[in-house]
Amino acid sequence: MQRDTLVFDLINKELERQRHGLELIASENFASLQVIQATGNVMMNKYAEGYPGRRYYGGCEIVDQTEQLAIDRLKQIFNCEYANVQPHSGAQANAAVMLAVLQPGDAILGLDLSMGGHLTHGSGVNFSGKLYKPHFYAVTKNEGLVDYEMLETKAREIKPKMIICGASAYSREWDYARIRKVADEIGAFVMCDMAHPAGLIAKNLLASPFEHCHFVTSTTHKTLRGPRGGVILIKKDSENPFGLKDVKGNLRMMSNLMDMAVFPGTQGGPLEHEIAAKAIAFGEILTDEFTGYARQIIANAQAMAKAFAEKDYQIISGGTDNHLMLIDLRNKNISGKKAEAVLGKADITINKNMVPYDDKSAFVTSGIRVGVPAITTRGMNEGHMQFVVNSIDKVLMNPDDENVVAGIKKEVNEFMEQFKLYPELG
Ligand code: DSN
Repeated sequence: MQRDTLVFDLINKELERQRHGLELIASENFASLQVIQATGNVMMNKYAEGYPGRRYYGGCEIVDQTEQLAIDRLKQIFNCEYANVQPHSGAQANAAVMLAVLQPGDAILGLDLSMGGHLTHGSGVNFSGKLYKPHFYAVTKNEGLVDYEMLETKAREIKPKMIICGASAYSREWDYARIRKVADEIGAFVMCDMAHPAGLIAKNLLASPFEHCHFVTSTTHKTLRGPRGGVILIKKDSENPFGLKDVKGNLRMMSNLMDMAVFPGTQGGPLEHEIAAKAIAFGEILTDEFTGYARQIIANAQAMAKAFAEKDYQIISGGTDNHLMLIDLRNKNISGKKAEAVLGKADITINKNMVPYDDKSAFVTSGIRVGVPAITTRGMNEGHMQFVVNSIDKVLMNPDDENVVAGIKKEVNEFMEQFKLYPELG
């Protein structure tokens, strides 16, 4: 077969883009070369519907071992009794949890998308808002912190079957115990989607959701720095507080219900090559090196937030406890959309983001979301954050001056030279 140079040239261009740019999208990261290499391996050819030791296909002896390794390592990282490593994404993981324990039409309560929540937490354009009856809590207008009183009031009024915590654009700690307390009062499950801060939770740098949430889901490619994918975790497998049964009416352990909800409930054959890459990434997370990485993420985010604040940027909630921050640009007279576009011209990648109580649409937005996991992987420390913030500031203060923007692009490209990315790839 002739090599498809058209596609491989594009892959190489993407490598160069990643090398030369400042990657500040909070949900992105640079997986290690061994993780990337494992995503393109011959296990991709294998069908393995089912789970290790109980498959619907022959020839699964080897993929059983990589999948079991991924499960065991993930359980070790988070000290959990149950892990499912098959979800193809975080959205698939959330879909499986909901399928496992909800009935169509059941009420759910999550953080509003426009307040930092996620599509799969009940948005009307997503399965979660179409199959279930979504209700939302917000963040407070003044502080930008989760409004737990609103959450509790709505929970008592609506009596949802599930309360969802976790977010895509929220920079502060969660009070999982408080959410569980009201959930117990009304007989609801609690699901935490820890996709964003999972790598920090893995190293005990943020509060753990596991004691208080019946289910915890995550992606594997954000702060966990693995391949693209999802996972589901349960701290105590025996916990089946509402006597849930399977389709045949048998009382089931939560792990059984969850396994069935992933396959055959929402997915077919697992992506065993991705699962092999997950196993490698989980092995990396178990090292002391990753502990240092996670600590550096928090140090960098705090240094960055301080540098932004010194330039009078309005950070929602006034700062960050994790790897990201949400910035309201209204006092800078530039929309999130324009900021994203003009920063892109300077090879600085961020995403426009609605801020709480935004007066602009999701396509325009008043804010941007900025995160440090990827630049921390590149090797940056607190001392480098001033350059990053200065570069962003110069662009946003001169968005229509092509010379300024081009000058910053040149500076960014030169700056990034010192942080080698995949040098083995030539
Ligand atoms: N799209 C992801 C993010 O950027 O946060 C969430 O799934």
